[in-house]
Amino acid sequence: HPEFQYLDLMTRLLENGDRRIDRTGVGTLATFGAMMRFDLSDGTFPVYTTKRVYWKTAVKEMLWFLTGQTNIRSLLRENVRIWSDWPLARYRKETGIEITQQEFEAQVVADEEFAEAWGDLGPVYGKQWRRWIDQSGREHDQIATIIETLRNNPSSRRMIFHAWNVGELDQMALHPCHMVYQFYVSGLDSGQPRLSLMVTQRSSDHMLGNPFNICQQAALLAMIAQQVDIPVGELVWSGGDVHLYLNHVDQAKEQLTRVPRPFPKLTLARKPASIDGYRIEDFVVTGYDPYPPIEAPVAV
Ligand code: UFP
Repeated sequence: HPEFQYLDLMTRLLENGDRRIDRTGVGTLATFGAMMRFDLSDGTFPVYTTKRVYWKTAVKEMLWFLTGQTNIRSLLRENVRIWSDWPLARYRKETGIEITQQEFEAQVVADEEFAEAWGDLGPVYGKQWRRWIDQSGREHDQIATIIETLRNNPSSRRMIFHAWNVGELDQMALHPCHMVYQFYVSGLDSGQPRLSLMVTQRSSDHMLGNPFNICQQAALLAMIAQQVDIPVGELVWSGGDVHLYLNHVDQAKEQLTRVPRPFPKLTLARKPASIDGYRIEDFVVTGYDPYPPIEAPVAV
């Protein structure tokens, strides 16, 4: 079962992880350099089954990246709260005001000016993907370029989009983790093309981040494949600093007692006119039968 790639990596972290203090102060067990491959050609949607993964939230985040937006307001309107910690921490630090996460989020949703002042994450993923600004001030829509190249020159070795915009890193709430997306079309010669995606992720929280990242990256691959009329091939995931936070060790051990069940299948309910037309309702996932959720705290 392909989920063992994830679980075996978790075992590797528990047994041989390099123990270190990280930016958040929580501490991790880390390893450097890991690869996982998921064959998605039969419609498999790689949502791990050994705990419930909230794949809709992950896909909603991917749709939000694609809109090019960087404010948590539009995420909160979709009831996605995964990015609130960072603006909230900044708000508390800069104003000294005691506010709960719920109160902060409610104010971002209710008050546009407040959202503009405190809800923006800086030029994170969406900005770089859709509106990377070069030295001359020109905007680059990297997603549009990929789609155009897949249609016109699918054997290109340059089908990449990148979020690591060096000159803007210091303005981002969090540096990009899933950094490089590279596309590849196999089988052009035989007339049976398949579209694959490799994601290079410099930093991966194995308990909380990775389950999310894998299924949202598979969702992106499905959308782009549909847009360019090439069936899906493989998702290849390549991790740099792969780590387990020390306060996730018990949860990891619990998860490792569970035996994976079959992955669900994904179909797209319709074909929107462009990559900008997808909605969460378009993602139809069948056969997801996970073990119960495992709660774990996020390191901010
Ligand atoms: N992280 C992920 N996946 C993501 C994301 C963040 O695993 O999509 F946005 C984790 C990795 C790391 C932390 O634990 O967030 C980022 O911290 P740093 O920038 O110090 O690597």
